[in-house]
Amino acid sequence: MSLIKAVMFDLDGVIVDTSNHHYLSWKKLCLELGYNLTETGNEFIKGLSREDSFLKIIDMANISFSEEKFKEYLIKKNSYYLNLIGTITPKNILPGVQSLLGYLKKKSVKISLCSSSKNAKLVLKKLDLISFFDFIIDGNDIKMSKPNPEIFLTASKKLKTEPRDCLVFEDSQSGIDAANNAGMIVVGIGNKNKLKNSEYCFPDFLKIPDHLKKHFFNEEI
Ligand code: B16
Ligand code: MG
Repeated sequence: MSLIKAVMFDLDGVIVDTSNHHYLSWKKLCLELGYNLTETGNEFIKGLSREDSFLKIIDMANISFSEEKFKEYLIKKNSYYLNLIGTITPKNILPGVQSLLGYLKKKSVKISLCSSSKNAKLVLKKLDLISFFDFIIDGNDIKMSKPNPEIFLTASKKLKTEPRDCLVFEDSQSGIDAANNAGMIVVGIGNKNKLKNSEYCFPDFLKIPDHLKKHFFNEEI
C-alpha cells in the first residue's frame, strides 16, 4: 500500500520552465521603471502572486505608484509574459515530469495542480497535460498567496486526503513554506543551497522516481 495518497504539483519551475519567462517579463517591466531586477532579487518574488510579486519589487526598488498605475503595470507584465509563453509546446515540459505523472496515475494516487498563476490552465493546455490532473487550483481560486497554505489545504480537502498524506513538489521558497505550513511532505526542485526547509531536494525530476518508489511506495529498487 502506498504511503502517499495525493501529490500536489506546482507549475512554473516544476512542470515547465516558465519561471524564467516570469523573470524575463518582470525584468523588462522593471527596466522600463528604472530598476534592475537581478536573479538574486527574483528569488524573493518566485512563487508569489502577480500582485505580491510587484509589491515586493516596489519595496526592493524603493519606488511607489498610484493604484491606477499599479494595475496598469500588472497588465503590462502579463502581456510580456503571455507573449513569451506564446510558443510553448509539450517539448517545454521539464525532463522526467511526464513519466512521473504516468507512474502516479498507475498507482491511483490523486494528482493536483497547485499554482499561484492565473495563467496556469492556459499553460497546462499548451502542454497537453490537463487530463492527468484530478483537481486544478490556481491564482484565480485563492485569496491568500503562498506562503499561506490555503492553496494546498483546499486541494487536499477537495481530494479528501489528510495533509500528512500529501506530497508537494515546489521550486520556490514561498511554495515550500506554504506546503510546510499546510503540514505536507515537501520535495524541493532546484538548488538545495538556495531552498530552505524542504525535507527532500532534487535538482530536477530525473532522480526522483527511484527515491519516490522506495520511500513512499515501498517498492524494491
Ligand atoms: P501569473 P507557480 C507562480 O506560479 C510563479 O512562480 C510566480 O513567479 C508568478 O508571479 C505567479 O505564478 C503568478 O503568475 O502572473 O501568471 O498569475 O510557481 O505557483 O506555478
Ligand atoms: Mg513555481
